Amino acid sequence: MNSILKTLGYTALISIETAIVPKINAQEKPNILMFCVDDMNDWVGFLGGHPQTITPNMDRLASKGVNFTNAHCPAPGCSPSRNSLIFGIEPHNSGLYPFYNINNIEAGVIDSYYPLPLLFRNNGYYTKGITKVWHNPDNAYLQDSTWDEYSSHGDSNIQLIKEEGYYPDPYVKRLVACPGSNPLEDFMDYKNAMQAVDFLDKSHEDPFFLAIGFIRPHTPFIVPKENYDRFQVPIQEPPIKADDLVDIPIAGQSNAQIYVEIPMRRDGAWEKLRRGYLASINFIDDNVGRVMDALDKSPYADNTIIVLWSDHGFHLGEKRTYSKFSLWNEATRTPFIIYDPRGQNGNGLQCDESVGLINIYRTLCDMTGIEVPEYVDGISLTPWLDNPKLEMEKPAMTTWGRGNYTLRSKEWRYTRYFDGSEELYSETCDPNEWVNLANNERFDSIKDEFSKWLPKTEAPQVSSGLELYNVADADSPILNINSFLNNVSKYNAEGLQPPLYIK
Ligand SMILES: [Ca+2]
Ligand SMILES: [Ca+2]
Repeated sequence: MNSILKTLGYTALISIETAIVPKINAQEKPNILMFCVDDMNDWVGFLGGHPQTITPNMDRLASKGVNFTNAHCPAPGCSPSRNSLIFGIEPHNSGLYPFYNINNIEAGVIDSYYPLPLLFRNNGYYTKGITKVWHNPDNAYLQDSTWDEYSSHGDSNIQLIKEEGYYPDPYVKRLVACPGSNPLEDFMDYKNAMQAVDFLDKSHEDPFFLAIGFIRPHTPFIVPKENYDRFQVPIQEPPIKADDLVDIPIAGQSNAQIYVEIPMRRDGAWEKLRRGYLASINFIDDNVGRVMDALDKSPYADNTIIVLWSDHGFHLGEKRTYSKFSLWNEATRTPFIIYDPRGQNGNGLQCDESVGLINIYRTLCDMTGIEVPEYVDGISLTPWLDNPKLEMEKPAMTTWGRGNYTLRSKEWRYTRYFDGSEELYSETCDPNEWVNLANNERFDSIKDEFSKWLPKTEAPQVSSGLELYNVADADSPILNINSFLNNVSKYNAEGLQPPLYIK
């Protein structure tokens, strides 16, 4: 009898507790801490993209949360990727395909969209933005209404130790990879991290949405000396096939940004640039660690959802390119972690299904009970936070210019360019995407399957506010291809071997 009473009493106690606990939780919405990293590919420990990478802090975050190992950006360029992510709309639905100065877009064109942090602010969140959340950091679009606090930080007079790194002559900013002798306090990403640390040290009554944009590993690779010194030559070269471009249609080849390669090939500087890239990622990892340590010590640790993403990846010589702006794995695949300390069954596991970063908008709304504006694309990933093995039916899509789309499933990549030309790769047999199977009729049924996921309609390109425009697409089919062919000629003039191409 006693044991029955105990059981009954215990059950009663539990039911009272469970009745109370959710109410308290409902009042305390979880905070959001979002790390927005610039140009970081899979050269991080938790994705295994380079054997020499050193990222203990991000690895720790990945091991606590759900590590999405097959995540892909909406577009392989800062501006279109971030516009898509922050507004929650695919480029083919917004018309924001290339780069924009968003301040100069005509009134009315994008006003119906709801920037994610603004939506949170209007739902009772205190919002703090740091540096490059949008493209660019100095972007003033809706800044006052989006952020309760916003600050942007740059480097302070960094003294480069040129002899230890690479400093091309003539000067090309994108090719600089040098340690700086300044104290940490002078480096912008340290400043970005410390802004977040200060924020987390303060007392906040309302739930907060804290977004930190780190600029490295975007070029130039200028980092504190201590980070540079952690990497010693030789730096392992990534797998590169010399004539990789030969089976790729010209629209795709022209995405290989070979013009930047010339000075570094002449100088044999690939290793120094790869070292600079690894050191830049390592510096960001230190800064992620600084913020996570501050969060762990704060009262918010148990109620703050952490999201980490990069706007796209980066090529370090693969497919003959040193840039992003392509529809291959190096550019489309990014680190992506969601950690919910309130407990998700998927915490500590990895999700290998192909997912798009476009889904961040709906996922964060779903996790916080915020109603999603009707126009928003994507799906909520909360089922995958619960069960990362759940099959994902829809492939992740990356858009680069109107008419150019690539679809990634777990096993395949299918790409269709504006002129109808195609690429198809078996990711299981050919993870480096070296052998284009698109012209092999054995795989026609695979292509047909993927074709049904291509956009049925395309918004016209937004014409005001255009900035950088460096893609061959339905709106500018020739310019970038001609520029690619000109650069092939420049290779010949320099006595360097040009990438092969099909006329
Ligand atoms: Ca970027
Ligand atoms: Ca190839």
